[in-house]
Amino acid sequence: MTIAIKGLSDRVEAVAVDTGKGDPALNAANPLGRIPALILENGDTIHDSHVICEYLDTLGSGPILIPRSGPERWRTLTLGSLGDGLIEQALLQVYEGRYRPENMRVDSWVARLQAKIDRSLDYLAGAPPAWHDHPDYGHLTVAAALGYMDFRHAGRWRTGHPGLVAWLDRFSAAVPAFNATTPGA
Ligand SMILES: N[C@@H](CCC(=O)N[C@@H](CS)C(=O)NCC(=O)O)C(=O)O
Repeated sequence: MTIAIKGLSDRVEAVAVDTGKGDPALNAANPLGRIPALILENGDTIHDSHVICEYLDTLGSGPILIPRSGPERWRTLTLGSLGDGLIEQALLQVYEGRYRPENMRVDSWVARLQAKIDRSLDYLAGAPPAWHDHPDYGHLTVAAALGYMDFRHAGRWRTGHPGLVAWLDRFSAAVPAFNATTPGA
């Protein structure tokens, strides 16, 4: 979404990798073996979506996504942290099913992750984060988390959170790149 909003689509090449099997080129770029990783023309690599978004926000033509200073900067980054954390808990639940043999799974661990997800969803639903002229990095990250849970958790977050569903509809109308970057779109 950030690449599209900043008008950088023709300057970034997407490379498919399989993180499940492990990918030597990805591991060389990011020893954590995680996507996204952005390889620059000078060979430097930037990884973690937050860091990549900060970098891209210094380039291109679109609106500023991470305010450079002041209370708005910290509000944006903290909302982004909540979105990141939400994705992380949801991802750990997916990996519990994907990588841990069934007889070694621990229900209390999955429930602990779910409690964090539920608390975060209730918090966001209680005061869906508004934007002024355009959504910023914090809104993008929360939308990415909800989109991830549509993709990997069969959209279960939607039950009981109609205000957040409406918020995501408003977001996707304001940011066409949301639907354009939905997996399988
Ligand atoms: N906080 C990181 C999380 C990155 C992350 O967990 N990526 C997942 C895919 S969505 C991954 O590459 N997982 C592979 C693995 O952990 O082996 C970010 O936002 O960039």
